[in-house]
Amino acid sequence: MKLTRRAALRTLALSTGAMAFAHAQPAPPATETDAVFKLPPLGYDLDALAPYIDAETMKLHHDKHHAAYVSKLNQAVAKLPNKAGKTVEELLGALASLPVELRDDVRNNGGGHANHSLFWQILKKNDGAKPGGSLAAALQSTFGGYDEFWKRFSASAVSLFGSGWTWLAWRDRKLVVETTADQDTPLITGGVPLIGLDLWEHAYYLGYQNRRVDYVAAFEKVINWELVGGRFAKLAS
Ligand code: MN3
Repeated sequence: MKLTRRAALRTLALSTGAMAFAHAQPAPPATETDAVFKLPPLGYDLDALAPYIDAETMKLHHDKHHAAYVSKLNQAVAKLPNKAGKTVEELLGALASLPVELRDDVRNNGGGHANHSLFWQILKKNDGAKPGGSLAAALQSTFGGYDEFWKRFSASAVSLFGSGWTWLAWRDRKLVVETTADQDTPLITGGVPLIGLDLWEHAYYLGYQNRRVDYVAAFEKVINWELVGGRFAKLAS
């Protein structure tokens, strides 16, 4: 019997007591040897964003919701005829090239994976810090300043009907505020998301119930502008 390297490593991990950490891993997809996408770690404690986003919301959101997108994306990608080496961003940027019967699965679950991976990265309590450097200058020239940008961003987020995301994105070498439905992302249409706010109820209902406006206000306190500004500087250079 041929044992794959992955299966061998997994057997080794299980036999050496690594199971204690199994709760942090996504459920194994149906076709494990084709599992090319992995649930990224949060990179900080579940309560790191409290009181703005509570630990229970973070745990469910990351360990259950995001993990499910990863698992379903792996199931879809396993059926692609030519799946080697594509990043999720590349898949989302070329949906029209995929077999039509797999397109929605990759769009929804690939979008879910890409969107949440970005979301975890841009979250950090910021103590009221605002963008600096070239991002501050671009917000000034595009929107008339940070406050005007934030008014537009939060109004878009509050008024989005149903489930989706509001974005600050880089498109055609301009900053834009956009919203998308479901798990769609600016990547699908050639934009690059800089910040994204998850407006599905699973992102805020435990902490804020129906008060989306309060959740949007809380999000402003947990945007890691240092990280976002660094990414912007590279994109815009
Ligand atoms: Mn979500």
